[in-house]
Amino acid sequence: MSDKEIKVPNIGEFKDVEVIEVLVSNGQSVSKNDPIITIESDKSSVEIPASFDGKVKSVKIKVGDRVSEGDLILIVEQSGEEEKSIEQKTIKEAKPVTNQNQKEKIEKVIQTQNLIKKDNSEASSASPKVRKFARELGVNINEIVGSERQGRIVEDDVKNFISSKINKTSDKTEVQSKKIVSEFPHSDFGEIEVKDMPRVKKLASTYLVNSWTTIPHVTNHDEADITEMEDFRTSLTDMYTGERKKITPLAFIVKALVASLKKFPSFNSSIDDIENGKITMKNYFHVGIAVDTPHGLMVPKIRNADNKSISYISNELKTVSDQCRNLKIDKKEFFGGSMTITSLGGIGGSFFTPIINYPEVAILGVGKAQKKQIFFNGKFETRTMLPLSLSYDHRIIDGAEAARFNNDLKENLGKNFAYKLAV
Ligand code: CAO
Repeated sequence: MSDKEIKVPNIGEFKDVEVIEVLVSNGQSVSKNDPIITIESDKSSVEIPASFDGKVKSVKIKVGDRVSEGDLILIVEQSGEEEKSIEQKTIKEAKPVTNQNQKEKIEKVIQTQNLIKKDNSEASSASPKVRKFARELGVNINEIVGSERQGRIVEDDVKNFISSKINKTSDKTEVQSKKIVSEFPHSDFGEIEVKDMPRVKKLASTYLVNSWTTIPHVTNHDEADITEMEDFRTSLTDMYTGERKKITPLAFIVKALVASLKKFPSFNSSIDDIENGKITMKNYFHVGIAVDTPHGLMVPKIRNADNKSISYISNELKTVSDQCRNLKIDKKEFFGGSMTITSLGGIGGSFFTPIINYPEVAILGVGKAQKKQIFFNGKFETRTMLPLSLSYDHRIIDGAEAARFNNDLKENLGKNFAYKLAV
């Protein structure tokens, strides 16, 4: 029996580096090449292997210590047998640890690991720090192939994994079909029933995910004072029957939106060729309307809304929403829009964060108008306020422009707008 020391070997860039993991403890048997500690520099981390077989007698460093070449890591107790075998091995194998050696070893490990990962027979091995790093970035550590000994995953492997995923984002189908598997199945918690997703929802999900993942969305919230507009709207009667005309606020909002789109053309555009910095400006005003149907959400267009009266738009709203609900609408009607309005005003709620209907660059969310006490003309008055939630593509529209757009829209819905002429 004799005691031997294991010290930090020469490992190139790793000088005065932090010990992030101690992988052995007193009394444990180690074999040559078993990892004993993990050290980390600014750029990467590496495991230090045992240089011979034996039983750990004493661990001389702890997590957080800083080490350099030659620092003592362990004292290992060796039996006569182990000593003999080491002497023989040392004669044959004694070589300085060079970068080339290290590289070869890593390459060998990568090859072995590729096999291990393919048959998926082992859980991934990584330090708590690396696991935390992967978790924070939303990466499933079990998908990563480690480059260290026995497939151990280090921070660089996580970074390389993410880069390879980012490089693949052009392959949309792969990203979208990526299945996130919950750690515990729902059935672990009670009775469940699996149903088919409605076809329209399935189709829409692809577009929604594409929009959500490719467009940097920002939403500005505001309120329009529609007191006068509502007085006017509810006073409208049919000239033949004398009955109240049933026109909802939405038809007025379509008209007001078109007036704002004329003033702010970037809201009526599409970014079709971002690589070459090209924007498509539209000279038409086709307003999309989100329609809630039993089959899922559909977005038909009110074409050339600039040339239509509010009454006409109101009738068309009824026609297209009925066509959607009865699945009697042409597919092409879901394409070629300027900007979309999604109104929850008939249902309830105030502000929300609508998802842009790609390839458009903005969407207007409308909440339920409410009577509120507003400081108006030097005193508090009861006014009818309409909640507006404008989501826009920040690549083309800035926050200030969006705030100005909302101001203009509020004007257009306010008492000075010539909606009376547009009915
Ligand atoms: N504030 C207060 N009341 C409102 C309102 C508003 N912003 N908007 C509509 N209303 C009132 C209408 O005046 C009508 O009242 P009356 O019955 O007294 O006449 C009632 O609410 C119902 O209106 P409506 O919803 O039937 O009609 P609309 O023109 O406002 O909307 C349509 C048409 C197709 C947009 C609507 O039927 C619909 O599908 N809405 C849901 C859209 C949706 O789901 N968006 C969310 C997309 S994000 O997932």
